[in-house]
Amino acid sequence: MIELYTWGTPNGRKISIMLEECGLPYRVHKINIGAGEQFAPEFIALNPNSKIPAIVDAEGPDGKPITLMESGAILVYLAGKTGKFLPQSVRGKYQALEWLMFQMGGVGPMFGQLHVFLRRAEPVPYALERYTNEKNRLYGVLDRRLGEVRYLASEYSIADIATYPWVARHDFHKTDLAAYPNVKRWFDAIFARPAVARGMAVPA
Ligand SMILES: N[C@@H](CCC(=O)N[C@@H](CS)C(=O)NCC(=O)O)C(=O)O
Repeated sequence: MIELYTWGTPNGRKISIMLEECGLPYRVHKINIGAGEQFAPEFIALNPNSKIPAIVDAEGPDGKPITLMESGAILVYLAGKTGKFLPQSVRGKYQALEWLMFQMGGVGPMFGQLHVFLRRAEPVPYALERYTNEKNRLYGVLDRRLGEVRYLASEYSIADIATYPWVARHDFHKTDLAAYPNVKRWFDAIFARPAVARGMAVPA
């Protein structure tokens, strides 16, 4: 049984989608980040960075428990554990890792900052302009890539699983997917996966 510490945000949902896709049994522990539960000492013992998601796998490497933070590292771990959603070919594997890092270093942090500034009652025009431009630029990169390949690493992988929950917030960050037809085609294909629907509904 894997213990998943999460909340209803894109970084948390990457992991519930992956667990559902892999068919791994897991138990959900809600960490209410709005109420500051990520700063509780019991949670800091799991993630010294005070952010969701984190997991504890009682059956980790060598049959011993492992605790992990950082959604990208957790996805790589679960792919290694199950042999799923990380291409077997060397080229495919590095393409998946490349687009996973693009999500971790670009899409996640930039969309995340835009969400912060969109939520503010008092607008900060410079920040809104900066992160909107960066969000649009990143959508352009995704759209060009997905015009060449069906999924970010050619086959459905942890790179798509990491990116999907952020694109699923497209209404909130004021993006019409019709402007990015390749992203829209990719988004609709992933939306239709039953495991993705289940993972996006976590935590209940
Ligand atoms: N790089 C981290 C980012 C995690 C992250 O930013 N989590 C947010 C929710 S999506 C969080 O816990 N925020 C609480 C806080 O910043 O206090 C990851 O991918 O796991």
